[in-house]
Amino acid sequence: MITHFVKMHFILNLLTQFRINLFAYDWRTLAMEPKKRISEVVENGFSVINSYFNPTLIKRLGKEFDTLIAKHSRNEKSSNGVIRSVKLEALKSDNFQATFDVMNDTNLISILTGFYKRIYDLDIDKEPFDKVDLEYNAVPGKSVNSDYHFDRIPSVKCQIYLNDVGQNNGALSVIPKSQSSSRRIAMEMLESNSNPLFLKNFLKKNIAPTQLLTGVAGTLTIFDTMVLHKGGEITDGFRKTIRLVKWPPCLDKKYYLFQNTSKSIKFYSENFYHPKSNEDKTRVNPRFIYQNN
Ligand SMILES: O=C(O)CCC(=O)C(=O)O
Ligand SMILES: [Fe+2]
Repeated sequence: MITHFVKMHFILNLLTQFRINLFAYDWRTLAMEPKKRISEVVENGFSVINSYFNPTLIKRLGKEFDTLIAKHSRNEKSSNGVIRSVKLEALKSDNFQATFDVMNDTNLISILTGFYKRIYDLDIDKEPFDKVDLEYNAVPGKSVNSDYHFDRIPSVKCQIYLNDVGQNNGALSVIPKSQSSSRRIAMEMLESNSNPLFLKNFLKKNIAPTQLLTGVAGTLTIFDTMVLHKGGEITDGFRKTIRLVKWPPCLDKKYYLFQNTSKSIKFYSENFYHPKSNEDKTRVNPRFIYQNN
């Protein structure tokens, strides 16, 4: 007993002497291993962090998610569920604190800045995410995303499952390391039409290997949207997903430059993720304009 006490005393003394405060240490950052995550996103196109968000936060996020979806489900219903995009200011003014906090998560933001720096030598501001997409999928027999594709407007997305998601309720799948081929091919297409909204971005014939990203509630997937990806089919149950989006500050040719590309991959075009495409296909948000330089 006495020896235990002496040992404890000795350790506490050491900690005070060297000013090591265990409570002040950011254990979440340690568990996140930002450098490793950046390397995974650069090399594989994605990184999965199981249970990054704790159950208490997921519960709060779930409540806000339900409110936001219910509030807007009437006008934004699509055949496979409900998608709602929300900007940061709206979350703040309406007091959606948990969703707001997640958009300001400093670990995630430092991974994004690290990614843009490492891959494009771009210094992006340490700002919160540009927007959050909330997606509720609950229609059996419907795919949450029909085929493998890259996004026409490239970004890095941080996707959080709010419920346990497996093969039967729409888990995301990816084709690891496909991001360099997609970039090369997109770059070639942009030579003939520089408007990214006309890119053929859906894969005609599936290529292997694919990887299914199942996960329990709170699991985070960070992905470069130039990696080929798709949501799965809902055969049973539902899926609640939050996707935080960070666009590159400016879209230029540099964004598509990559080595080691197979030219045999063919793409087709489909109307997914075109901002404003329903109103006017030729209209592009100036933020996304591809610069021909
Ligand atoms: O629904 C999914 O899991 C995929 C969504 C998607 O393609 C995207 O967010 O870019
Ligand atoms: Fe996508």
